[in-house]
Parts: sequence; C-alpha cells; structure tokens
Amino acid sequence: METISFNEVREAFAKEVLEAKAIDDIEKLKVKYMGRKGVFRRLQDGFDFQLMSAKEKKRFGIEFNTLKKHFEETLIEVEAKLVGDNVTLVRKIDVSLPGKDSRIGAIHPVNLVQIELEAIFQGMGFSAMTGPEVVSEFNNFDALNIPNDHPARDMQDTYWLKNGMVLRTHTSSNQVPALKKFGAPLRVIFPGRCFRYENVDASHENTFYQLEGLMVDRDISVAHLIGVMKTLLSEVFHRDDVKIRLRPGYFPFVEPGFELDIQCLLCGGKGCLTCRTGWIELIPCGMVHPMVLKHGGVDPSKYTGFAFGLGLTRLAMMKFSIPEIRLFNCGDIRFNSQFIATV
Ligand code: FA5
Repeated sequence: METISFNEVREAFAKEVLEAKAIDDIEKLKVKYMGRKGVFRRLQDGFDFQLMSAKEKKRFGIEFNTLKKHFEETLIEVEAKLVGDNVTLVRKIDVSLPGKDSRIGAIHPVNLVQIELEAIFQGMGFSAMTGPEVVSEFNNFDALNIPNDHPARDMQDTYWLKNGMVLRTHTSSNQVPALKKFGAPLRVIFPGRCFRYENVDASHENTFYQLEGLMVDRDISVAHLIGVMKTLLSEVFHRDDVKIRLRPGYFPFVEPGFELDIQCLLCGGKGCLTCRTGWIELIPCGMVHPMVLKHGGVDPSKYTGFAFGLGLTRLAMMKFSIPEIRLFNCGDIRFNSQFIATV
C-alpha cells in the first residue's frame, strides 16, 4: 500500500478545501479523509508502531490528533460559510438524546369559571369587558351613591393610593364608565380582580375576583334579574337543584337591593368552616338606582336596569369543592394543575 506523510496530507487537504464550493464537496472530503479506507487510515497504516519507541509513538499521536482536529475545524468553518451559521448549530445537536419532558400548564380555577360564565352570559346577549384595577374614588364610590361621609364606605375597607386613586373594592366601579361610554340599552359583564383591606379567613381574601353584570333597557324589572340569575346558576352548576334564597340587601347603588345566597355545596347546608351558616353569600344584586343612571348619562324616566356583583372566587370554591379561599393565591402549581381535566 502506498504510504503518505503528514506533510503530504496537510498540503493536499489545504488545496482541496480551497476548491470546495458546495456542501457536497465537504461531504466528499469527509469521506475521502475520514472514511474507513480514507487518508487518515492510510496515514496510520504507513507507520509500524511495533518498531517505534514510546517517544516516537507519542510524537506521532500528537501530530496525528492535531492534524485531524485542524481538518475537522476547517471543515466546520468552511461548511458554515457555505450554508450559513446554522450549519454549525445543526451539527452540534445530538438527535439521539431523549427529548426534554415538558410540563403542561393549567388554567387557574377562577379563570376556568370566568371563561365558563363569559360563555353563558354571551349566550344571553351580554358583552364581556375588562376595566381598570386602579380607579378614581368617584367611580368606586361617589358615582355609586356612596359619598365621602356615607356609612356604606365602611362596608368595603379600601386600599388608598397616595395620588387619591383606589384599588377597586368591587367591579361595580365599571358601572358608570360603561353607561357613559355605551349608553342604553346595554348588556355587559365585567369579570375582574378586587382588593379589600380585610382580615383573611377561609372565605375572605384581600385579593379576590368578582363578576359585575349590568343590564339596562326599557321596562327591565326584578323578574328579568331573577330569570338571568336562575339561568346562570343552573348552567354553571349543571344541575337544577342548587338551593337559592333571596334576602333584602342594602347597597346604595341599587333600589331595591338583594342578597342571593346559595346553599353551601360543601356541607349540603349543614354549616361548615367555610360557610358557617349553611349558606354562601354569592350574588348581591338589585335594580340600578336612578342616580347611578343619571351619573352615567342615561335617562331614568326612560330606562331601568339591574346590576349584580357575583363573587367569582367564591363561585369557584363551590364549583370545585375548594374549602379554603387562600389556596387560590398560594401560587402552588400542585393546586392549579388539579383542574386541568375540567378545561
Ligand atoms: C359588592 O361588592 C357590590 N358591588 C355587589 C353589587 C353589585 C351589589 C351590583 C348590587 C349590584 P359585596 O361587598 O357583598 O358587594 O361583594 C360581592 C361578592 O364578592 C360577595 O357576595 C362575595 O361573594 C364576594 N366577596 C366580597 N368580599 C370578599 C372577600 N374578601 N373575599 C372573597 N370574596 C369576597
């Protein structure tokens, strides 16, 4: 077999690599030099290792590896230039490695209920919108018949900001801006986060979700309000036997006002740590006060309407049998991921 020297290999390679104009040429060079019967093999075969001293073998090893490394690096460089930098990247990916295990995220249970409610209300002709979480004192209180000295302000302990704005204590802060913007007739819901400076317990959080509803049109009555609430509850719980009760309730922005409670689905009405009384206060509601319509630029002699402020977090507790409200904000992925199957 014809033997070759390091120098010959180096010179031949330098010449041939300069002539490479396409990826195919590179591939051919690889086979020619690195193949089973390639140049590097012949280079090795040209030396009789048994006759060489340890020092000579070491020198051969170093020279051989340096040349091979130079050969590989030059080919990668030339290849990258020919096809673009991606080639180097592609070469470094080991396609035989097992894939990475990716975890599927989950929709938060409050959002699951919110999505479901939006669909139910859209089915009844309501639009779903969002409003700001930082609102003016006027929109959160005054526009809703709750002036500065009104005792009803004490019902909602408020986070005040230095600039006089507030973190909305309820989604009712959307009522007057919506009336001003869209006028009557109007059917709209506003799901969103609310904030109250409260002592937290199993059913009270300082950050929780509500869903405001507002329907204004000619001749709207309490019968419409009850009809919409009944449709909502039977659709959201997928059952007709959820017991409800309507109590008189006081909110300065509705007249008359009601509290709609549902029998606790966690204890079946017996009374537990979550509900205490067997009932869960879920949907305060009522007929929109004429003053609120006026603030929104709607004529109360022509239009009437109803509004409600559903406790979205509490509804999620009932729907998924979650006994502790603080779990919703705990940020523990193990909690959220339990609700994947219900999407
Ligand atoms: C209000 O916030 C009124 N804006 C509701 C309303 C709207 C009445 C339109 C009339 C017309 P209330 O403070 O009761 O009302 O809160 C409404 C619901 O939010 C409650 O029934 C409850 O389900 C929920 N909620 C209130 N405070 C908390 C809290 N700290 N943690 C969790 N949920 C709460």
